[in-house]
Amino acid sequence: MTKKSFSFCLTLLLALCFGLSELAAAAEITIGFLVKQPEEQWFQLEWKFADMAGKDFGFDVLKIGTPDGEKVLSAIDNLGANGAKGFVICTPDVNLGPAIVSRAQANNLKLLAVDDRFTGPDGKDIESVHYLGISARKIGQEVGRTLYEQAKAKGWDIKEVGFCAVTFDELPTINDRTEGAIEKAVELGFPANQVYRAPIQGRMEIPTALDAVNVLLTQHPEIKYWLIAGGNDSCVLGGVRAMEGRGIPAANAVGVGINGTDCIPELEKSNPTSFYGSILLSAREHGYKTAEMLYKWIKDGVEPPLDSRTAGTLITRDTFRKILKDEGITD
Ligand code: FCA
Repeated sequence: MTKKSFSFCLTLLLALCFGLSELAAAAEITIGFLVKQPEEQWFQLEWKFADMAGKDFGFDVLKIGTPDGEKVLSAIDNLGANGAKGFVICTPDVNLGPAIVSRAQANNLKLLAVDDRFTGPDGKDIESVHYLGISARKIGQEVGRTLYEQAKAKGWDIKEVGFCAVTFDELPTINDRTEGAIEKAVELGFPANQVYRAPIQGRMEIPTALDAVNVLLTQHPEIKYWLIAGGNDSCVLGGVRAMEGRGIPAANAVGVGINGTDCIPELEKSNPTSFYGSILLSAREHGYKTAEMLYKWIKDGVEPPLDSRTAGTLITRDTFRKILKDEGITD
């Protein structure tokens, strides 16, 4: 063997060994992905995309549904005990933030908050915790604009229209969305004194939203047409169902959701309901990107940005099939 080919073989051997050990090390990393409402399609999709990142980069993702504080804290301890190196979390309650931070530290786990940002004891965002969420106010404004434009397009007399905002103020990202929707509709000319808030009691789900809107409809039987905004698809779907229950014709109401992932069966219905469309958020960014950022932080020490925000796109009955397919949400 010549000197040249010997050194080539040596380089090849080293590269192989290095490559293999890299792979072995990668497979050893496990992260957790904790979500507050695993039954929601949005969170199922975050998990799906986090798994995809795991496959692409070679790490494991433990997917854990954590609907309350107790489950969150025990999941963190379990992750620590099982050798995980970090976790992504959408907390069931933003006020658990400080407890989650200290439990993560005790278990030596890196932490990234997704969707719902932690709130500190002073009621302010905990800005030291890395976070990826949506541009909530801007996305809410898109809802407000779409609703107002729909009322105009339908030729409704604005005096006869009520704006129903299904609210959930304990969660800042949701409050920003509904207030953004109201703000934009009013800015475009919708009368502020025809805006009505229907606060949800309990968790944000279709039945709780339905109850909240039922209360509002009892108080305002005089209103002929309705615009419906809410923090996510479930909130708006609850409003749509409440209106139907009262015998309000589908043509007399317009609802626009947020997420775009929890309204697919609604948009697929052959008879259009008053659910007009939704602002589709990027479940891929929220699932894949967060998992990837956490992994690179653990493996290479690349710290993620403290605050990343994602945008949204309007989907309607006419456009949702293609857009959801392009986004990898549906096949
Ligand atoms: C919150 C909502 C979810 C989704 C997410 C981006 O967590 O509860 O439905 O909208 O923000």
